[in-house]
Amino acid sequence: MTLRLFPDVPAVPHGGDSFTSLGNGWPVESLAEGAWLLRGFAIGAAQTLWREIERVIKEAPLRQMSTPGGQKMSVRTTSCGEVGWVSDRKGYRYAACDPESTCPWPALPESFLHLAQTAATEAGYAGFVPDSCLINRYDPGTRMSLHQDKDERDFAAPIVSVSLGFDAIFLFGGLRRNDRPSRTRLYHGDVVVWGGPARLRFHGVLPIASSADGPHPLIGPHRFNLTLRKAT
Ligand code: MD3
Ligand code: FE
Repeated sequence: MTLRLFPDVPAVPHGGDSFTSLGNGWPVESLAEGAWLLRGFAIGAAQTLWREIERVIKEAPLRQMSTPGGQKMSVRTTSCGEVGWVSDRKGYRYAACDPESTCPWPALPESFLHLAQTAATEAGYAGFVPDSCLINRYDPGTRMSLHQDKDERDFAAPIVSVSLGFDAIFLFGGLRRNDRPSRTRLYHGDVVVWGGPARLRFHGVLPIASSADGPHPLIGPHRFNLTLRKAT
């Protein structure tokens, strides 16, 4: 619980002191206009989220998708929800069926939905209703190159991302590919809400380092990232 000394001071988007509290709950850190970091917001839910991740990946196994350019992604992915993000030689899109196995995709677990909605509300995006969750598994050495998320229908909705397991250096660029990205380390339990003017910014993840402390006690020798989206 955070004590708000100045409840009448409005939340300021970026610039100056970056810690604020939009509701009367979790302290949020502004990464940029529209992008809010909630450090450790998912720690309390992590065991439940992990149990659900294990269930989803049993039903819809993680796989390395190919990009339209023909390269295999180093990250392993799967989805749950009404639609799932897929990539192949024909392009990127959301699909109601998993091309590899199940149709429909596994349902979006209640714990994913609850976490996404409470985080979005803390960040000032009340009413967020995600219909898809992409699950990314990073093993040491894997990365995600700079890209924009623009396969969704409605850019007014934010994206909520949850980091679990090994930490990562996240690259946050601008609206042009050549804008120099800033770097932010994301830890187990961190949640970021990306909305408004941040929604279409380029972003990526540097190659994951293997941990000197051994595997993560809950997640093992990986980083998992959940991205909850309103895709349709
Ligand atoms: C910034 N995943 O799956 S999540 C992706 O850590 C993706 O697995 C990364 O980028 C990961 O597309 C980053 C953080 C994220 C997600 C969506 C964003 C950052 C974003 C959309 C706009 C700006
Ligand atoms: Fe992305």
